[in-house]
Amino acid sequence: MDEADRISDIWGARTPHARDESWPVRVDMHLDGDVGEADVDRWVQSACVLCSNGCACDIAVKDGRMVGVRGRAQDTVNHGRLGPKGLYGSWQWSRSDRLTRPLVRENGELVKSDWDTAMGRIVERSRALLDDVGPLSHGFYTSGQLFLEEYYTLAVIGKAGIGTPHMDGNTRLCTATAAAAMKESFGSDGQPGSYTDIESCDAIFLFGHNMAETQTVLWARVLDRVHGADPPRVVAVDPRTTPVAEAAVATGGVHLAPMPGTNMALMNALVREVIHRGWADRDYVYAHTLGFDELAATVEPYTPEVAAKICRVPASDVRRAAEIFGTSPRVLSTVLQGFYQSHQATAAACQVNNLHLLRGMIGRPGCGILQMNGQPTAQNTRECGADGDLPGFRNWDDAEHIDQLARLWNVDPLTIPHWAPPTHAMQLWRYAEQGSIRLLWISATNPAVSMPELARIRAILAREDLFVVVQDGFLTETAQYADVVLPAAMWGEKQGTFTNVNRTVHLSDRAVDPPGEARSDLDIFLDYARRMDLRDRDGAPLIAWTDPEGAFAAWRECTRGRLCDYTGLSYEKLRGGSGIPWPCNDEHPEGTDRLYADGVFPTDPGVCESYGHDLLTGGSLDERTYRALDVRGRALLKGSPYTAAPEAPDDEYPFAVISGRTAYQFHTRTKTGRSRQLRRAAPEPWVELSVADAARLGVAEGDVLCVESPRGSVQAPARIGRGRDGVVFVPFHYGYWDTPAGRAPGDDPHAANELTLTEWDPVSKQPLFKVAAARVVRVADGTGPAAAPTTTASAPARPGAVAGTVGGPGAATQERVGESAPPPAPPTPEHTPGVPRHEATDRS
Ligand SMILES: Nc1nc2c(c(=O)[nH]1)N[C@H]1C(S)=C(S)[C@@H](COP(=O)(O)OP(=O)(O)OC[C@H]3O[C@@H](n4cnc5c(=O)[nH]c(N)nc54)[C@H](O)[C@@H]3O)O[C@H]1N2
Ligand SMILES: Nc1nc2c(c(=O)[nH]1)N[C@H]1C(S)=C(S)[C@@H](COP(=O)(O)OP(=O)(O)OC[C@H]3O[C@@H](n4cnc5c(=O)[nH]c(N)nc54)[C@H](O)[C@@H]3O)O[C@H]1N2
Ligand code: SF4
Ligand SMILES: [Mo]
Repeated sequence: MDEADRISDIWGARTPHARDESWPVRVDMHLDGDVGEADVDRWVQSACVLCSNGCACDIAVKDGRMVGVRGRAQDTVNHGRLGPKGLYGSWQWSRSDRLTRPLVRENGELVKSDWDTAMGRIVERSRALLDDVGPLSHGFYTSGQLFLEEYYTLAVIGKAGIGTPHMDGNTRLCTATAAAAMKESFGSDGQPGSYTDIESCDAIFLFGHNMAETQTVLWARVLDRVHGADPPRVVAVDPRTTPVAEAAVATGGVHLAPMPGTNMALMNALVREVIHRGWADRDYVYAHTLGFDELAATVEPYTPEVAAKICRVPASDVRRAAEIFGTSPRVLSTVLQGFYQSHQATAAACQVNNLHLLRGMIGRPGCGILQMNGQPTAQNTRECGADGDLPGFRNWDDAEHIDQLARLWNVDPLTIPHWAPPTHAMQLWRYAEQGSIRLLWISATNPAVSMPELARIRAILAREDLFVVVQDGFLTETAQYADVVLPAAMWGEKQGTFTNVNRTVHLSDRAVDPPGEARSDLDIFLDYARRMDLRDRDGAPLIAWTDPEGAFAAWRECTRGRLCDYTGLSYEKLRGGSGIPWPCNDEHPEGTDRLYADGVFPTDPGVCESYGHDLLTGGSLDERTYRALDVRGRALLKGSPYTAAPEAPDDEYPFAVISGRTAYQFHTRTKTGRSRQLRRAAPEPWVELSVADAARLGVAEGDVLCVESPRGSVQAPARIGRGRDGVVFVPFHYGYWDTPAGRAPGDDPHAANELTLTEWDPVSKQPLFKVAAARVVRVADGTGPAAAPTTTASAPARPGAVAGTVGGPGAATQERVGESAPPPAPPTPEHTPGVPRHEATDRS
């Protein structure tokens, strides 16, 4: 057993191995203070909810409190490992300043109340609005951080009970583009690839994805290949020098650092090179795809030189990256926010799908596509239809799909809103701004920090005519605007399931009691349904279940025969061993490691989740046009020309400003900000700029800078970092909950979203957090270096210029290499369950 400081050593000890060998087990454990492993009363099965990786863990319980975590050796996702957030951030918040009672607004102030009063106020307002205005007065803005059972219950309440199309998640800000890109290319959401592809790939491409900081355990898995025999080459597409970019250089791959907002030009050039150099698999393309000629014509103008000029990268690097993709036998790709939070998000993400389809690299070991998720349960928001989707990946525009849901829920099909696409979050907030949504129920998200253009969001939340319900474990920046605040039980305090990036479903059991009167989100939603007396067409209660397991059983029925088939899963089956990837049914009782082995995709009308869109304009295809394509289970190769971003640097605002994450904080820090080790590692915001830009502006490390966009400004110390010239980076984690008392929100701004703009991708409707222009002004001398982490992408350009980020004795973590191995991944079926079979398309 070794001890490690997992603040300074983010990825832990290496366990290198060769290609096609399984990833060794290493069990990581961190316990509070002087609690020893033998002192723990109980270990309770769960999985970490501080990112989409979904690392399985057991929660240590002592005297009725959470006191630490230990990775689960037997789980196929993490083989025992946990990262810094999982180790230190997953549980420490539970003892701090939680909401313990409902709050209601009295004479302008939030005051402590009780459940009857708080729910009574919501129900009274809800009924009055339904009577006076109708269902369109109700908006639900939820999360990627609740549990599957909670989303499904909320979806049924909203769609079959209230009948409003205005329901979406913060998943719109997060992985709407992942879903959209998979719908456009493959006909449905559903991750084609698997984590096991890391073990067998020859190259790994990370498109706008700083995996080293944002899925640290998955990156440890990559590092163990990189440090083993026959390592894969890494290609990083990111304007910053992230640890991923460093690995690209170290493995003989390429670091492409495009100017923010230019991904599409680069992708078109990569696709063009693969076609021009004869690296496309003509047979695969012919048999399993549609749209090759149009795609080839669309990318034709994008020579490496053209892309190089737009992206400001060397043309030789574009060629080299294309060559690695075109000549490696097995390529794994991952895509995340550097692509998804940009103006041609879906179009760019689809080009990654296209590269794989062109090379016939899908459904085989080592050839995965991971259109990543970010939040731990975002997959469930999408599949349960608590966002702008329908449950079970059903198509809102397919009358038979609506009928299926109406039969399942025993309601009139007309109750279920389907005359137009479900409302996306950006539009939902717009309706609240315009006054048509008058009740906004916000659960498990903190939009007063995480939405773009915060001054506008604050103004909407503060509207007199908007009744705001906030359901959270803490009194967040958003909660301070609420009319009613509902105290929620959180992870470890309630039971439920959730699904990670590679479709693996985990059960999380209740380890401890929630604080005070806090209730699970499921209980809150069920209580609302009961008090509203929501009924089906026979007068029976609309929601028949009363607990998580009952909700799970109902959900299982909803997925029968669909791609996300859960019918083979149960709480019992998920207990004791590893998480299990869907589809899981009678035919595939152990689940499915990867999809689409036979090259048949869920694109047929009647099966598909969407009839698709024009990637450039977002215009949607109707059923007739789609049927005329005669897709017959083939994937769609869709393209788009590159267009310039809606906001680009100019004389007045000469910098591109981007925002994102550090390894040590999660989002608006309600959990990680309450962890001693993590808070110390990244205590304050900073502004990262390049050496040349700093010199030009006369800025020294730690000087206070003001970054100003047309919408607002942020002040923070300077980190002279390793990014490219002309680009500044601001972490988006820091809101204002810990600003000095007496200050109004926005007075001392340091939230990155003071700067961002209200614009979104035309297909996925995901906002453009990575596209904005700003000027940078030095406002004061610093008092020392910025407190930005030195272990990650924010490392100073001059090594040694700043004291290193360390955790100290309180961060001691045990690592045990080589405990019992997890079960092998379930086999990849010849044919993907839930996708109709097709004879191989032969047009020769
Ligand atoms: N530590 C930590 N981990 C997390 C989270 C967290 O808050 N903290 N959140 C989780 C969630 S919800 C998500 S969505 C994921 C996000 O995970 P990531 O997408 O990896 O994280 P980001 O830092 O938002 O953005 C990734 C990279 O995009 C780059 N980028 C910016 N603009 C562009 C561009 O125009 N083109 C390209 N190619 N790249 C660009 C940035 O330089 C940045 O390094 O992380 C998950 N994991
Ligand atoms: N500028 C900029 N903005 C961004 C991004 C960016 O890269 N740049 N990234 C975007 C992305 S990808 C994301 S995912 C969002 C994240 O943005 P948010 O979702 O707003 O951020 P969180 O801090 O995770 O908020 C989740 C809230 O849910 C609460 N919570 C946790 N568990 C539970 C539970 O079980 N029940 C209830 N009721 N509450 C719970 C937490 O206390 C917290 O207040 O931010 C987006 N905003
Ligand atoms: S990689 Fe993600 S899921 Fe795993 S321990 Fe870290 S934060 Fe948790
Ligand atoms: Mo996210």
